[in-house]
Amino acid sequence: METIQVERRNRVGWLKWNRPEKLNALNATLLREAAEGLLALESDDEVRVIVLVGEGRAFSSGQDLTIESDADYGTYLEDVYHPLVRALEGCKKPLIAGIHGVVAGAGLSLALAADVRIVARSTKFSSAFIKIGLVADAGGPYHLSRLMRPDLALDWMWSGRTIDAEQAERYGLVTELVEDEAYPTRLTDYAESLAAKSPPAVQGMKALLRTTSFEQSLEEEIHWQRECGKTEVHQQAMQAFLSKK
Ligand code: LHQ
Repeated sequence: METIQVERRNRVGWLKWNRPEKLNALNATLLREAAEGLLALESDDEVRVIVLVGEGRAFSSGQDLTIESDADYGTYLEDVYHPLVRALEGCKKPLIAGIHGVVAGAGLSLALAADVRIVARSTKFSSAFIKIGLVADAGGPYHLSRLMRPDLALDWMWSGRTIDAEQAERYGLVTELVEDEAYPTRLTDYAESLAAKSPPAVQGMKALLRTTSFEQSLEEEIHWQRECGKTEVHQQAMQAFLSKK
């Protein structure tokens, strides 16, 4: 692939935007290749956790602004962004965004689609859209309204402010803030230690936290706990506990 790198290491799949010279600005090729790469990692039984990262000095600067300004953006969103955004939202495996440098516009939207965000301290978060007269898109508003207080989300989106990682943390957008020097190692450790845990327990937690009603949650926990109860890791943990008595 031209604009995406896909790597597999220690049961972790890495999906890396790879246009560092443009700060990983998102063009149609990249967005299509990303959807393809994500689906390949999701269907690979050897991969338990997927990490989204950017090559070079940024996560992503958002939509590539060399797009023709007379393009129909509605059609562009439907054809190019939404397949990726749906694949991210539908992903059953844990999705981690590793964020450093700059995260702007639609790049921010993609990062917000992840389950957790590990963020290097010097990262700048740019809402950007309003500065060029656009609404936030690529699923960003949906995720923002769930992660942030709606009045603060609107205030930020209306202002177009760039905020630092500490402010993003206060807004609820950061799962773990890490010093820059420690960030690459911490990101890898986070992903690999999650990948070492029981897959049905990890995936089940994700599924359960996404249920939309109490009854659905009870239904689903029956399924997941039944599966988890049969796993070797659970059986061994029970035996270890009982053997200490
Ligand atoms: C870029 C970009 C970029 C192309 C840096 N595009 N080349 C919009 C439209 C249509 C439909 C779908 O949805 C959307 C939603 C959106 O995403 S709107 C928001 C789009 N993003 C932005 O407005 C951010 C634009 N970029 C910037 O403001 C700056 O580049 C930031 C603040 C991110 C970084 O600034 P610097 O660290 O000073 O880097 P730089 O500006 O020198 O950028 C490095 C290179 O990357 C440079 O290219 P060059 O050939 O001159 O070295 C930039 O032109 C290129 N680049 N962002 N979005």
